[in-house]
Amino acid sequence: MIHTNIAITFGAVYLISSVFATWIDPSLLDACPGYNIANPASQGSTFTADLVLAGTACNVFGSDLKSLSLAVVYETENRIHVKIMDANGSRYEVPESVLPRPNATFGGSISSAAIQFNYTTSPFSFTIYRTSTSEVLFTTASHPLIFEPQYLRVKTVLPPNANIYGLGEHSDSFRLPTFNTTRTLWSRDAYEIPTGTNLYGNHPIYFEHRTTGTHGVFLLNSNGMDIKINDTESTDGSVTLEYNVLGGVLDFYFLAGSENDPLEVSKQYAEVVGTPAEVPYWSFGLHQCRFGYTSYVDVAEVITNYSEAGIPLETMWTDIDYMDGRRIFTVDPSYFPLDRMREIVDYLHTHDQKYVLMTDPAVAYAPGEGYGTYNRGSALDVWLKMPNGSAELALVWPGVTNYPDWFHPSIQDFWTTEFGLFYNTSDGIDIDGAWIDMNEPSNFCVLPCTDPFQQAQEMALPPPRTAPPPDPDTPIFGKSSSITSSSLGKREDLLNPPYAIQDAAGNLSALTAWTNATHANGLVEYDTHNLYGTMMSVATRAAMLARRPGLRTLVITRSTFAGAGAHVGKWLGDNFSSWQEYRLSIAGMLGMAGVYQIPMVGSDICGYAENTTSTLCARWAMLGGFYPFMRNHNADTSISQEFYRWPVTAQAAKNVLDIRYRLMDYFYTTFHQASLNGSPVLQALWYKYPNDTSTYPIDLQFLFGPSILVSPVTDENSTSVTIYLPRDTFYEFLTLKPVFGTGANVTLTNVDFTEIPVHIIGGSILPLRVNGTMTTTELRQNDFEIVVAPSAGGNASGQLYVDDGVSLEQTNGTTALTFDYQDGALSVNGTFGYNLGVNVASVKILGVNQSPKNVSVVDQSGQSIGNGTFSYDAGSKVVEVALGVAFDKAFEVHMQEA
Ligand code: MIG
Repeated sequence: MIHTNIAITFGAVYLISSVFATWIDPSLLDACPGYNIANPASQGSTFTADLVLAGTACNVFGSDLKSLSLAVVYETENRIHVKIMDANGSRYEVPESVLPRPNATFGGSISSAAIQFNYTTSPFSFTIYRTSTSEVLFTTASHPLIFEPQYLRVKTVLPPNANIYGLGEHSDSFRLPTFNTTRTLWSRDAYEIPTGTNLYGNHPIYFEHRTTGTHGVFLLNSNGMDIKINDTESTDGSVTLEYNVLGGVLDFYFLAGSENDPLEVSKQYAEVVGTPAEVPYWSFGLHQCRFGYTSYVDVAEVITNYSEAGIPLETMWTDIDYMDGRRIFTVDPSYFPLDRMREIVDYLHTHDQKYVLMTDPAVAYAPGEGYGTYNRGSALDVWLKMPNGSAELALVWPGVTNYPDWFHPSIQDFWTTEFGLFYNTSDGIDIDGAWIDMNEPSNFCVLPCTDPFQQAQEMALPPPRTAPPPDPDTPIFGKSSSITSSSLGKREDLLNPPYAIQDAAGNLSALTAWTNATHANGLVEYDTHNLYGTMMSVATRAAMLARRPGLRTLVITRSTFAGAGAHVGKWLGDNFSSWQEYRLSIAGMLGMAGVYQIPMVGSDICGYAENTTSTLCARWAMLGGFYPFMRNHNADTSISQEFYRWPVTAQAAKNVLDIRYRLMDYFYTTFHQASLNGSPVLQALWYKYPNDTSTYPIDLQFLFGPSILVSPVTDENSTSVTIYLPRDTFYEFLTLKPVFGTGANVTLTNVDFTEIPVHIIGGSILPLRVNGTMTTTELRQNDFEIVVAPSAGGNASGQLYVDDGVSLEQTNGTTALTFDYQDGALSVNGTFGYNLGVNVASVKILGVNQSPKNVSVVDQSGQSIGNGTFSYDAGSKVVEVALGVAFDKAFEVHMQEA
């Protein structure tokens, strides 16, 4: 039934599969009996009941469970937890160790909650509605609940053209289509990131936005699932959203969101899965990477070339190329010898730059070969096991491998030890961040995978080097210096459950770990597969923090599950160097940063697979300047694409890096805010203009932080772009001139290949650094200028948060300021606990129609400070007040308009 072919060419895995997922006649499912309520009981904010099968079992994909238990808890004013389980035994649930559950804190009466749970008794159905408007947000009324051992079905009905965002990871539009859409959640090494398929990570959360409010629905379940969205089942165009889940329990969190502020649902989701981990300040600098740097000389040259081109390079990366036979925690002694690698790291650190290396999960199966990592792991017996107790044998880059079992009680010790040895700060490679890949987990072994050793030979893994090694003394930086394949056990339900999700890899176990593989605590991959990448993420972060106690780190992973952002960041995987993927990167990023609470996100800039062009790379450098995680990365067989390769690309990169670096403290402040309360660091336009229906589908423009609108050119060879400007006041970032949006499309022309349209949204105050610099360390020694961009009503506000940028705990104090502007007066207030050590060079007030009569600047005691000189530019309508005072105290600027 499933045909899968795999071919490996120079490291690129091409998967061709035709998959026949289970098709079910909806009427067959709707004919199932559902359940009746028995023994309902309410106590305070909790409601419990038994659910008893209401008729003859339909047994579509197994036997219907006869009795279920229902528990409903109003956990906060804005959150209802609905859990449906087997009444007669425990079933798999996402372990608390992987996703700790939020506390229930609700003390009020149920009627005061923002959303309500309502139910019918026979058959049982439930509805979640918004208290203030009585609108139904979620209802199972028209479709019976189905609960079988390996098939759970819940189906709700939503309004026509429902605006649904989330249910990733996907590479589709940010607003999901409501026709014939299936979102499959099952981690997959998804080379090409094809649209309409399951990708690396899984986030069973959606936000639904209406003119009357935004709410969220989170199904906390890690089993494979298809979520089907369609609008053909009713005559009025209503949309159905149906969960088809392979196991676990029904564990729903309903989030009320808010009637008028979409940011609320984002914060409420963060209360469930955790707020994002703070990252070091330096991680917002530019990162350069590629697969296929052939030796340490190559790596050193790229670092040199960036500095010679005058393009700020903050962090250099190296892919699996550095490894010896592609074994993790080793270096190739001829191509990437340890002493030369250490020289590179020293050079980078001396120049205030950073270094990151890749670590894959799979460990080469190498008994008797003196491979320390394998030996230590085997001694601790930390490998994922087959049902017969032998370690699973997979096939990854180094050949036959074992997978670490992240549930093993010794796994953190193992991983921390390996990181401590290889990435030792004194005699190893002192990396500043970690990059983790292949953690779906990925497997090259093609089913039935009866002989991975044979397949390793056929695929030539590990691949041989194709170029001779460099001279080990090449000057850099301008100076010298007996198991066979395990028995597979009986093919049973864990391998081929009756309902087949639409996994684009084919069978559930295809190109990953076997679903019947077993963890040390008895859990099986069938249930926990989707958690593998997140668990590796948590272990990696802990290992990194153990190496350098007290210091923040950057960990970038490929596979994620709900909650991963509390620990790590994520890149969007193997895209193509194409305009289509350039465009789709925005939606992908909005999913991670705007919905899933994984804000440290970005796509491979200039594209990973295939060859980029100078202009695509130039445009992408500028779009990437507004990715939270800005990294140029490339596949091994693609042409080189560092930004200095073409003049137009180099200039584009310089231009955008200047803007990005000037905005860095503003963005760092936004990130800090997110770490406190989950407010998203990137927003779709509708988050800001929730009543403007024209904004709902837009995913080619986005907000970088709360105040910056980015509207890139989106077509090849084009120097124009049609953008949507809501009815509001904007200011062009570079000229500071006001632009008045009318709630209509506007075509911008003559947008040079080195320019990207960026607007400040009226009502904002931005603390900008006066200049971009070559490193973020240098940036922090630059003065600030404060830009006041008033709304049509003449008001504006903003914030600034500064700390040391690297410590987990801020013992040297923090500076947290608020800026407010109204009636021509700016006030700057807050705490100055962290010594900024720089001046406020000037204050700029935008959109002023005439030169003011007079401007005064005073400190808190009313003493005038600065020299009080100001200038007015009638062309741009900007008043610039020269200040040049230390940025260490509160002050006010008063402008007397003419
Ligand atoms: O099988 O490490 O997505 O970024 O360059 C491919 C080599 C393995 C996949 C990652 C990509 C990385 C590549 N890796």
